Amino acid sequence: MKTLNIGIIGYQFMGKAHSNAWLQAPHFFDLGGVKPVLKAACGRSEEPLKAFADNWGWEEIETDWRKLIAREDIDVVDIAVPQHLHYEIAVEAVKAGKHVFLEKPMAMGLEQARKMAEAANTAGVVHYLNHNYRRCPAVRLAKKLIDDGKIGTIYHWRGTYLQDWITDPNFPLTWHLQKEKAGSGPHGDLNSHSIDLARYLVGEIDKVSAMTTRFIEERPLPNEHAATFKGGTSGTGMGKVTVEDASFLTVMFKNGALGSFEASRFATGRKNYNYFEIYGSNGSIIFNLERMNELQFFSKEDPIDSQGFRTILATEPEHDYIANWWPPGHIIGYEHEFTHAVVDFITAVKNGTSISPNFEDGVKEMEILDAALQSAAEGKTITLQQ
Ligand code: SOE
Repeated sequence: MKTLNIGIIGYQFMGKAHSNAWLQAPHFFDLGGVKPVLKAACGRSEEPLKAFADNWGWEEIETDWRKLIAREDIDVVDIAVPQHLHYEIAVEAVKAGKHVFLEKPMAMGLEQARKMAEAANTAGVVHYLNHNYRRCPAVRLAKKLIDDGKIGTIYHWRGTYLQDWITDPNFPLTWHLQKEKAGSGPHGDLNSHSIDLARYLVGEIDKVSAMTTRFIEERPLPNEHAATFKGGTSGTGMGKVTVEDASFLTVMFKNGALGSFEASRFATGRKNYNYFEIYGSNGSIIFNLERMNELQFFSKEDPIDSQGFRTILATEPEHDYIANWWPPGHIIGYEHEFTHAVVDFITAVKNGTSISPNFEDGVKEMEILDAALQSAAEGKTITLQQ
């Protein structure tokens, strides 16, 4: 049994989701003789970090990410911290010869992303950008239907990623709402997922036009417990919101399809509504993460008197990853996608192959995200260079 020692940096929401995935993977999937070891967890505050490490079984803790990366006994660096820290940590990690499992969005902008990809390719390590939704079985079914020509030529992509966790003006000014920490608001946080799915399912994007807006200009300063989806004010005053609250894009794909993307944290009633529609010459597909085991499929190959959007429950052993979990209909959840990502990452490390999406995908994604913000600022359509 070959061990793969993991060092994780970050112990909040994504640290939890990733820890669970590293633990579950060997229980449910054959990893070809490789065993991931939760070697060390890294974070700034020792007390909550120690509690996190004890809860999830991380063997040791580090409070300096540079020390973690310098350790000879760490093979993989799992980066689960906010995106303003991604560039420095990822470049140092790949330079130290570590494989990197990086949370989205990749970086604070295109220039950082390009340097990260160059450093990772030079180092010859496995580099993965965790857009977990690509590893949802129903999304993999969508990819199969498209690749098998079941919906024909694609005319439209319509993606919406809607949440509502900051509609309350009293939700505090967490890092997600500060440009210097987040880079952007739901645009980078949520459109990044939709753009990755659109690139995976439809193809590359050629032109982008965007508008953004902000609904609430100032918020109460946070206390130490405030986090993603989790409020908590310090009572020490107000701070300015410096990112957008909503972002709408229209894009022209290189293959001629026309697309739209909507990202907002003010869509009251939508909790994690990562939703897309794909319309083709021979059929259509609709996916909704809030019903993530299902895929809506319309086919013109069906007899005309029984054509209609049918709901496919993607929980058969023939659907990607499902055979390793439960019998048909015993559905899976959000966290299973992270386990699928860990399984495929470990396979890539074991076989010396690449995994998608990786840092190269991240560069393309950051170019689109940056071009959209440029379009919104300048009020014009931007043609992408790549
Ligand atoms: C918050 O918007 C968030 O946690 C995102 O950062 C994740 O990428 C998304 O999958 C769920 O919502």
